[in-house]
This record gives sequence, C-alpha cells and structure tokens, in this order.
Amino acid sequence: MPTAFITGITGQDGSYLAEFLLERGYDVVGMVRRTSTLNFHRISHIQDRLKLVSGDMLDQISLIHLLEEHRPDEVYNLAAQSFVQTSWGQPVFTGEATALGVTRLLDAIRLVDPQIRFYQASSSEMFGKVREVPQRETTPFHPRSPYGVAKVYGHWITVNYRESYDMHCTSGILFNHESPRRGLEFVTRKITHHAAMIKLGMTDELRLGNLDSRRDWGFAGDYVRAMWLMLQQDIPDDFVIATSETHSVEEFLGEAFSYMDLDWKEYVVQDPQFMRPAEVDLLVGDPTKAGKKLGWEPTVTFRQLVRLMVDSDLRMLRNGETPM
Ligand code: NAP
Ligand code: F7E
Repeated sequence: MPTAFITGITGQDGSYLAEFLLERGYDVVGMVRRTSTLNFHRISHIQDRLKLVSGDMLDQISLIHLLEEHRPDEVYNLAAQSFVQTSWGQPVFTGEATALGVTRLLDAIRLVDPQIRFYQASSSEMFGKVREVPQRETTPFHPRSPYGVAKVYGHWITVNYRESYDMHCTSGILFNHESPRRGLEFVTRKITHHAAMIKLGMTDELRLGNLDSRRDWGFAGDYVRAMWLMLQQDIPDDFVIATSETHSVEEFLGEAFSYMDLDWKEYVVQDPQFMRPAEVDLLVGDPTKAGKKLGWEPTVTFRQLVRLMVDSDLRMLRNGETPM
C-alpha cells in the first residue's frame, strides 16, 4: 500500500484529501501542529484510520524526522497560514509558514528520499491584479497580499527543486474551493452560516466588506481529486484547477439568501473592517490543461455548491452541532 504524508490535514482540504486517499487504499500519515486545544473536528470521523504525527512547518528538524520515520511515497503540502486578511496583520508568520515552510519540506525530502513525489498547494491569489482573463499556467503573477507573495515564493521554489534536483515536484494552482468544512471566516461560509442563522432567527445581521470582487468558486471534494491525479503523472508539471465560471460576492449572497426565501439587502451591512488594503478584483481560471492531461473536470455547479453549504449549516445549527 502506498503511503501519503499530508501537512495541513486538520484543514478543509486536508480532511477531504485524507478521505479520498483512504478510499484508494493509502496509508495516510497526517502532520498536526501542537495546539493547547485539539482541533480535529474535520477529521474526527476518520481519525482511527489515520496516523497523526506531530510537527510544524516552522521546524525543519520535525519534518526530517517524520519523513525518515514514515518514508512516504507522496507528500501533499497543504499547510499554510491561508487566510488572506490575516496575512497583512501577520506578514512575517505568513512568510515563515506559507513560503519558507515549502523550502523546509522540499529540502527534507531531498535529504531523506528525493524519489518522494511532492504536491504544493499553490493559489490563484498569485495572479492577484490579473494580467490576462481567464488565468492559465502561463499568466504572469502579480500578488496583492503578503499571502499571495508567500504563495508565489512557494510556487517558484517548487519549480526550482524540480529543475535543480530532478525531483517529482508539482504545483497545483487552485482557484477558490469551498465546502461545508470551509473555515467560518472565509466569505462563502460566512454567508451560508449567517443565512442559516437568520433563517432560524438566531441573528439578524451579516457584516461584510467588498461585495463586488469576483471569484471562481468550486467544490473542495473535486479539487483534492485533482491533487492526487497530478501526482500520478509520470512527468511533474503545473496545473490550473478551476471551474472557468466567475461570480461576485453579491451573486453568492443572492443565491444563498434567495434559497432561504430571504432578501439579503435586509440583513447585510457593509463594514470597513472587512475591506482589504489591496483587493483581488477578478479571478477566473482556465483549466483546459488539467482537462486534457489529467482528465479532470469539476462536478459541482455554483448553485449546487451554495445550496449544499446552506443545507449543511442549517442542519448543523438545528442539531446544535459545533460548526466544522
Ligand atoms: P485551511 O483550512 O486554512 O488549513 C490550513 C492547514 O494548515 C491547517 O491544517 C493548519 O493547521 C495548517 N497549518 C498552518 N500553519 C501550520 C504550521 N506552521 N505547521 C503545520 N501546519 C500548519 O486551508 P485549506 O482551505 O484547506 O487550504 C489548503 C492549502 O491550499 C493551503 O495551503 C491554502 O493556502 C491552499 N489553497 C487553498 C485554496 C482554497 O480555496 N481553499 C485555494 C488555493 C490554495 P491548524 O488546524 O493547526 O491551524
Ligand atoms: O474572500 C471578499 C474579500 O477570504 C473572498 C483562500 O482560501 O482563496 C481564498 O482567499 C472575497 C475577497 O477568500 C468579506 O474581500 C467581502 O474579495 O473568502 P475569502 P480569498 O481571499 O479569495 C484563495 C484562492 C486562497 O488561496 C486563500 O487561501 O470576498 N469579502 N466581505 C470578504 N471576505 C471575507 N473573508 N470576509 C468578509 O466579510
């Protein structure tokens, strides 16, 4: 059985990827960092089938020891400080975890076993102030946040280890992907969770920032399948993963609230604290290469995505469950 090593397994994508790999018969080793309170809520349903091990992207020794001990065939680097807004308040930490962490892990692989296949979670945030519409693998980068800048570094160091050491290093340039397990601070989940709370009479207000920005939103379950497909290729490469549709935050609001028979204009307040110092106005990806080379395509439409997130939030709130 192949062994996969996942950093960021407690996050949205880590939980879906772990499920996906377990179904394919992998031994899954997940790296978790030490926290004073356990945060395994996204993986509690599969915890007994995972090997959870302790390490941190800021501590290279831990990465080397874990790779030596578990000898994975594939490494998926999903760990990052991934919230764009926080990256302005914590730019150095974001650089340490999201940028330099990639080098620490790549170099640990080079030292322990350069045959290990490596996946880097790159991001459409690298395109930032976009130079071309839609964005593809060859579109130049112009990041607009410390997070985007850190991801550009992570992307190029991945390409560099591929070119310098002939390692199997792949960068997946993933556009926004969401799910019922999305963190509550991201705009999609913030909207679906509040729409459900408003429907149930638990609140009557939703405070948001810029409603005009446009994103290419897909379903996280589809996107982890693309990560795995990338590492099954003989030749490592870079791939854009996206739906090729773009919608504004306002459209997302309209879709979620109208599904609940609510008018979002009665509840939404624009609040400057959620505006960003520099915004990414428009993202829309061109996944043609992934379609041709990986046979990948998304299976969940924008409307289905919004509805499955609202339904899940309604169910959790009705059952008094802690949000994932
Ligand atoms: P997420 O839910 O925020 O999960 C991030 C994970 O990284 C968590 O497990 C977190 O652990 C871990 N982590 C953070 N700092 C760490 C450190 N110093 N050492 C070890 N682990 C650390 O993010 P996601 O949405 O699943 O995204 C997964 C990856 O894809 C990230 O790299 C993100 O930047 C990238 N990405 C995401 C999207 C998207 O739309 N979701 C699009 C493109 C790229 P804790 O639970 O302990 O905090
Ligand atoms: O913001 C606007 C905000 O925080 C989306 C991460 O996974 O995807 C994600 O980054 C848009 C922005 O995601 C609020 O200004 C308005 O224009 O949900 P978000 P993001 O910044 O696109 C990329 C691909 C990643 O790689 C990242 O890791 O929504 N917006 N009002 C708001 N955003 C938030 N969070 N909260 C608001 O109240």
